[in-house]
Amino acid sequence: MKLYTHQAACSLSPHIISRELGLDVEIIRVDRGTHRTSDGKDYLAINPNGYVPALVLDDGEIMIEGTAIVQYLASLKPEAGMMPEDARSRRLVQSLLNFIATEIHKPMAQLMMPAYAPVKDALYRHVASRLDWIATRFKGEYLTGNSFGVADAYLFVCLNWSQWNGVDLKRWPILEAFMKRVGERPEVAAALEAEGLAPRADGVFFGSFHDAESIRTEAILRRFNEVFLLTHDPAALQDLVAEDCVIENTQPAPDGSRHKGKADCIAVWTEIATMQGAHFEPESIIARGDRGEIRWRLVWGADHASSVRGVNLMRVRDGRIVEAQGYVKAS
Ligand SMILES: N[C@@H](CCC(=O)N[C@@H](CS)C(=O)NCC(=O)O)C(=O)O
Repeated sequence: MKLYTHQAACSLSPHIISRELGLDVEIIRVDRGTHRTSDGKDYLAINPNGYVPALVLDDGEIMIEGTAIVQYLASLKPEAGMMPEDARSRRLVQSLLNFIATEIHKPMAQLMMPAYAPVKDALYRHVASRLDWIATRFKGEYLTGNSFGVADAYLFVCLNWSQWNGVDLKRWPILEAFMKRVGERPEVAAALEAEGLAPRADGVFFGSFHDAESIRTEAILRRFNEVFLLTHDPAALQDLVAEDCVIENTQPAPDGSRHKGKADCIAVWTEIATMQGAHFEPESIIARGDRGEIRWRLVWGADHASSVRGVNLMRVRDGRIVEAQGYVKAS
């Protein structure tokens, strides 16, 4: 069988299921722009709708629609329990699959599409209410108990888009814990790796950019972040900050203060790393090429209002930080 996929798209769900089941499924990449496939075909001849996933069976039959594909895959090895066998539990999983497809997958994807920008707020509210509901559905480690199944794989894939569409998964600790748990499953990790996706620093999300420069940049940013999150020891900054580093701080408005040169930058960061009565919580680190972003929350009290989210946009050269621009959510 051949499964047609895009990196990190909903096709990752049948990809995960085929690995969990140990099925002989060849993963074929589809170029989003040209619709050419990595086995040299015109994907529109396979699925004229243009979207993934499509599963081509050994006899040439073409299946589309992710929720149908995962149920078919699970039926090939019922003993693996990816789809429960008793009728009541099957109905529950079918209902969950449809819920994820229509109530989570679609609006989560629309949040990433410029065409939906004018209705973004309404989409956020919609997604949040659906995540509120799904967060109450866990019957153990997974949606239907303590065994991983097709609905879990699909939910995992859709929630992974939160890192790109601005949905703050921190609002649902149960969903974050679920992401980590699923991402640690060996076959899920293998599917992610096969799609070029690696765990982010938080272990909750999985992203691309596996090229050597991005990995190097991410490593520098992680070390930098540890100074603020864990060690609070500014000595580590000596190795991480370039002589010509420039900070553009989060405040004052409109542009933030500018600090030039290694000594000044380290002085600013030392003050932040060693401040009393407040601490940083990590959100994510994403690096691409020589640039990266560090998302964080600064917390100074017990209630949610005593915190603010922010992001640092960073640039790295020769293993050292040369640029840092801070932005925060402000009233
Ligand atoms: N109804 C389809 C929708 C699949 C879908 O939305 N696929 C997205 C990726 S998650 C896609 O390929 N989008 C590209 C396109 O529509 O051209 C299903 O549930 O399988």
